[in-house]
Amino acid sequence: MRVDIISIFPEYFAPLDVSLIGKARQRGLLDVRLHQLRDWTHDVHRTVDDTPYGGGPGMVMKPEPWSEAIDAVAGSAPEPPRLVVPTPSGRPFTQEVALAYAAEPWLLFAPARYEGIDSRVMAEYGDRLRLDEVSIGDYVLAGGEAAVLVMVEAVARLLPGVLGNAGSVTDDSFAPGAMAGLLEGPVYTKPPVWRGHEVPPILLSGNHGAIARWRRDQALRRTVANRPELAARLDPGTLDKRDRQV
Ligand code: 6GU
Repeated sequence: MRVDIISIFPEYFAPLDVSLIGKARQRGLLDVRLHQLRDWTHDVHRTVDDTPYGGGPGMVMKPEPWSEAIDAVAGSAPEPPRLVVPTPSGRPFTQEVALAYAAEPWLLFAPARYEGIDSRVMAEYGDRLRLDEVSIGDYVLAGGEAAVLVMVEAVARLLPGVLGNAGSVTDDSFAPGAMAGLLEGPVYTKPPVWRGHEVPPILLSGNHGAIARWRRDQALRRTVANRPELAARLDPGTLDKRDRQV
């Protein structure tokens, strides 16, 4: 997969050299290209922002550098990238969206600073580049860069060959499948007793049916405790009698 990121802080993306994503890049599974938005300005100050029409606080990112940058990066490619603009007013970025992005050959992220990008840029590219305005949660960041790091990591780990163990994707909280709609429960490793805390004995029993049942109970309890709104949305048809007792 190819990922282009246009930003006034390309250095913000240094973490993409590290760990899982760094390795995926070295192995050629992920091709990340960073671009400095100011390279598409033409004044000595390399200006990318201006005051908002209609007044109000803050600054708005000018349309011209963005359009020149997007045209230069997306070019006249026969299969253009999907354009992702992070904004707190976008639609929620969920695991479902991450899965959809992981199926794309090419993503172009356009993270903004200040109060956002002049809306005419989104009007210009909306249809041509399948624009998506997305938010990573109900809080406000100082800019879209951190949101891009979050999205690239969520997408990259879904690409074929990036994770060593394919099961770790299917067992995730929010993954479709047997545990769909449930948060992941607690996990344990050796030693069996640590500072007086025991690993739940059932996990040492070798009884795989009982372990699966216990894990599902734990997942249900955690979902009810931490995300009651998710628990309320569980399909009653998929709950068995023992689920209901939890
Ligand atoms: Cl995508 N951008 C910014 N600036 N703030 C956010 C966000 C995005 N998602 C949640 N808050």
